[in-house]
Amino acid sequence: MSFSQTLVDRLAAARHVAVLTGAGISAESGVPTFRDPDGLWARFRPQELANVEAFLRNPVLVQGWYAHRRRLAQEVAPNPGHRALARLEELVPAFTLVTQNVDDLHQRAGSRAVVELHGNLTRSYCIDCRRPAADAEAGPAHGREEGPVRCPACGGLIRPDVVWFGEPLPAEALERATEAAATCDVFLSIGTSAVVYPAAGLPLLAVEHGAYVAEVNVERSAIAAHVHEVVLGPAGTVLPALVEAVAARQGRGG
Ligand code: BV8
Ligand code: ZN
Repeated sequence: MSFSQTLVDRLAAARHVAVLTGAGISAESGVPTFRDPDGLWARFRPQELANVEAFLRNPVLVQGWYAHRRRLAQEVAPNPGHRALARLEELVPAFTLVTQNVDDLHQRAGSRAVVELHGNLTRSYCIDCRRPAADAEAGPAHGREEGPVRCPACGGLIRPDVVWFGEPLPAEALERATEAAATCDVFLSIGTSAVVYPAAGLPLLAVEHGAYVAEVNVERSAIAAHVHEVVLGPAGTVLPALVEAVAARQGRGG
């Protein structure tokens, strides 16, 4: 397998393991990534949809795009990569899973303390009164004529509870993620191109603080040169084998 014995030993003995995931961990569930050729944004450019100006200019398009992605996320299932991380959480004393993904698949795979850096598609709210919008209200059905979905209480536009470009990340989530990167023994960066900040800064912070940092990706990411180990392979194959090896190293195989 393409990971080192060092990585297995460090994970098996770790007091605290931190993980950052990106769209790549959900790719094998059938959720398109952002920047791969067939990625979500292949048809759209990020500045077209994932920012508040685009939303205010064309709320029906942006609400429709998120409604489509919400439906997609509900139709797919967690893959062995998601499940391997849920198992790793049980093998180490302290575990922090930080995700850039908004698809809810880590939670559905059984991961407990998931830190959502960029929000979550399953939640929507009114931009004026901030009232949470029930799912049904959240996005226009196909071919809806009467324009954007609005808040039944005040008429404000309903938006997804995700972080758009130019928007600050949820303070509490960013604090927990930064604390984990600064105090963990091992940091895994999985399935992310590591071009979006401040998320991509987390593995670099972990390197600075002396953690052993490895990335799992099908190609080298923007931070590959800065981490201790690059494991090339699909997360759905690499992670189950890695976690199995860690369990065996801890004498809990099987
Ligand atoms: C902020 C939510 C400030 C919505 C998203 C210039 C330089 C540096 C930074 C900036 C800059 N100009 C602007 C910025 C800041 C900007 C940024 O970083 N821009 C980048 C693009 C240059 N960041 C922001 O705007 C952030 N906010 O900085 O606010 C601020 C502070 C205070 C007050 C006001 C403002 C907000 C960023 C969050 C944006 N929201 N998503 C939505 O989902 O629609 S970002 C979006 O990209 C997703 O969250 C996604 O997770 C994230 C990162 O993408 P990846 O997950 O890495 O996915 P990608 O497709 O790129 O890569 C997939 C990887 O998986 C690939 O490497 C592939 O090889 C690999 N892979 C594929 N298959 C597999 C696999 N790996 C393993 N197994 C497989 N099977
Ligand atoms: Zn409202």
